[in-house]
Amino acid sequence: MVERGERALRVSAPQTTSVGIPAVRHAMGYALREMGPVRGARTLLSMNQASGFDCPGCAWPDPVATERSVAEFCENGAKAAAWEATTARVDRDFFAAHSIDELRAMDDHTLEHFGRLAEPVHLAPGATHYAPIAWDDAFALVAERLRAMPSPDRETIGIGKGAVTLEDITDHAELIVVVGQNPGTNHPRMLTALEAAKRRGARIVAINPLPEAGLGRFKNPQSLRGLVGSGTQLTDRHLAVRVNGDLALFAATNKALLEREDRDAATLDRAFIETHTSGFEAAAAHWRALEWSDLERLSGLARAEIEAFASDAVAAKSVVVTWAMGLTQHRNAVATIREIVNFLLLRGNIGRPGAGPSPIRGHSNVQGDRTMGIWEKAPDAFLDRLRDEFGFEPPREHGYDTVGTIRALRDGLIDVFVALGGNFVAATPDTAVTEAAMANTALSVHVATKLNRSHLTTGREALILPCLGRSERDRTGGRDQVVTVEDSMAMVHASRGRLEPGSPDLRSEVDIVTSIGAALFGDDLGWTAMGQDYAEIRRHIERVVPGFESYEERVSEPGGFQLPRPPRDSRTFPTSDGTAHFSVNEVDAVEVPEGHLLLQTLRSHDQFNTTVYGLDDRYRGIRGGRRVVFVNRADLAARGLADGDLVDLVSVYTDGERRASAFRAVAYPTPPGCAAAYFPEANVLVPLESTAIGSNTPTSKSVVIRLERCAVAAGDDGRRVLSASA
Ligand SMILES: Nc1nc2c(c(=O)[nH]1)N[C@H]1C(S)=C(S)[C@@H](COP(=O)(O)OP(=O)(O)OC[C@H]3O[C@@H](n4cnc5c(=O)[nH]c(N)nc54)[C@H](O)[C@@H]3O)O[C@H]1N2
Ligand SMILES: Nc1nc2c(c(=O)[nH]1)N[C@H]1C(S)=C(S)[C@@H](COP(=O)(O)OP(=O)(O)OC[C@H]3O[C@@H](n4cnc5c(=O)[nH]c(N)nc54)[C@H](O)[C@@H]3O)O[C@H]1N2
Ligand SMILES: [Mo]
Repeated sequence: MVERGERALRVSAPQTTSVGIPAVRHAMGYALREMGPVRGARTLLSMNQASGFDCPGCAWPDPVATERSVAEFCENGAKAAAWEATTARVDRDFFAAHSIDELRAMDDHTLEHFGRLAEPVHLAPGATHYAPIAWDDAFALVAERLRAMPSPDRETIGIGKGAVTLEDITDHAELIVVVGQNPGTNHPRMLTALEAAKRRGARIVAINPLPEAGLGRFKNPQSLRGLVGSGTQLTDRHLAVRVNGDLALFAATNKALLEREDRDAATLDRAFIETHTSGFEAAAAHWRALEWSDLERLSGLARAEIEAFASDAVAAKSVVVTWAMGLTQHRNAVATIREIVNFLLLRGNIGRPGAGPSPIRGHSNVQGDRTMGIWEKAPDAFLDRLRDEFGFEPPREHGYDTVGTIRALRDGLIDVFVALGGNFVAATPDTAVTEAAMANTALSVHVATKLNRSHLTTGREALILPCLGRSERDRTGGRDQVVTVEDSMAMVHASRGRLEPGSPDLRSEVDIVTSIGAALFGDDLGWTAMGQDYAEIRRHIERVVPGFESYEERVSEPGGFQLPRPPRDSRTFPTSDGTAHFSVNEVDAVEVPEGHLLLQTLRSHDQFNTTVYGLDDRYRGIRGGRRVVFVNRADLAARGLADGDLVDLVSVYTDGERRASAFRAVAYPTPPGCAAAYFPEANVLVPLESTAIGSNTPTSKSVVIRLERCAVAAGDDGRRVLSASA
């Protein structure tokens, strides 16, 4: 794979300040290059406004309409919008000029840079090039292949909800704990909320193996203070936890709280525990039995640091804990999150203002999925209502999650693979296994905006169906259509694109899905009417999904409406007995054999998931390249390696070894025994079989690796080896 545009890689010290003037300049420069001045300005100014479209980037909630700034977007949201609004096009001439093999040799950065997919194309069995196909022929082809399947159950992917509102963070919480999350890069608008919290005196604790710049000093680009001043120091305490050490850390904190209760009976919220919870005694016995020395070893933190954090918790009347992928992509992720819930329950930090758990889910596209029953394990009550509304019996068998899909592809159990966006083969673990598995399917279909690797790693036959992006005006059925989105805090609101579509031949995702439905089943269920007027779909939703009564009226309110969330609003819990349950979680962490490291894979500042905008990671001091591995200086020295040496990353798992070659070692402040590299480059190292217990999420943040001095001479395997300069 040729890494085009990979200039000599340069490394400098990581930054401690985020989002000042340079960030705004970066965003504007980027938008101008991709879109030109008029399209650029129009795009950025309608983003996240009540009358505009929702940012295609992260799902951070919008402030109430009256408190939005003229430019309610972050540097990275601007990049995401510009990436969609680019003026470059991928059309029939492009595909005639480039074979699949030729395109596959290019990296993802180059592929997406070719521009917007402009018309539907088809890869016939045995063909070397994609060729144009009419929309109706494409729908007919998908319907025919789906109909030919031996059982309708051969298919699909799925991904729960926070109990916190934006005001809980900005106005109420006295302590905000940010765990396993890098908001400076991935949720930049969260920094504004953290700054507001800080200015009224809240404390912020960051739990992260890396000292992320976004959690240091924040210069709000939209305030005078931020423009001319030295910014606001956000984090009061940074706990440099060992990768995968969070379960041990929270268990230790709970133990510390319990020990303080023995000395001072006002430490825990006994009234709350008695009235609203069950299982306290068993959990308390478990914490008492834990040994401090084990907890220190597993968390990588000294008892004094953990006690200091416990003091922060005791000093605060209300605590919010937010987390993202740094917690979920581990084998013991479910246990870790339960232990955080225990931590909140001990002091009654659930079900009142300024308190609660706040999982920050990523993609702006995934929030509403579960609400709408898009889940591989859709509950029976939901399926019953669907049956009553539409008059058909929905399949009750569970579908596949991501990892299950790859295994089924590998085993030849999937005939038709349909992806509504995304870059499946690049985003998923075990790249080599996944790519090979894809060839086992008869037809792969991608509904997408830009060309990516998954479109070139096809089934025996393939379709690319190009769709409108969220920034674009949707005139399906001859009227202005509105879609709705749900953010990380369960607010539902309307989103309207404003830009002229990238090509006249694009269709909306709703149109594409309903057209396939009509081609497959005929029009009994009213597919066509739903496709031509999205309000029709919302009328069905009013009757099927609880919480969506009067959907159409409420969503037209500026700012939208809040879905009901039982624990926050009433302190009744959606469990069998209505109480919140303490849980007992065996404390463990991934065992790393002697000489090995625990690798986490993460995002740079210049990417959105598999979309690589550029090769810099400014905040971490990386420029011009992505094949870097961050390692503690002492770990490098122990291996006879120097900062800047080229190394191979070799992952070791029960089923064998996997290798990613030619990474530049960067000495970095991460705890001993830990390492970090960028996804998707590091995905070849993540074993398909290694997933979280209870959620089956790939363990992309705990990969056991060793470092080997790189044996590849410059230019081998086509990759230009990076040269180091300080
Ligand atoms: N610009 C931009 N914005 C995005 C995205 C993007 O790619 N680019 N992606 C979107 C999506 S889909 C998502 S899911 C989110 C992802 O948002 P994040 O979860 O913030 O993304 P990651 O880069 O994976 O960062 C994980 C963070 O967890 C830390 N971490 C890793 N392992 C551990 C651990 O064991 N314990 C603890 N305590 N911390 C750990 C890492 O050091 C890092 O700071 O961002 C969304 N927003
Ligand atoms: N090692 C490792 N692996 C990871 C992660 C990690 O932290 N480490 N993170 C995981 C996470 S949290 C996530 S969310 C996944 C992300 O995985 P994916 O969602 O599969 O990847 P994306 O890069 O977001 O998908 C980009 C593609 O979506 C298409 N697209 C963009 N906009 C639209 C649109 O409006 N409509 C349609 N139909 N298509 C569109 C474009 O064609 C673009 O090429 O990766 C996961 N994989
Ligand atoms: Mo995500």
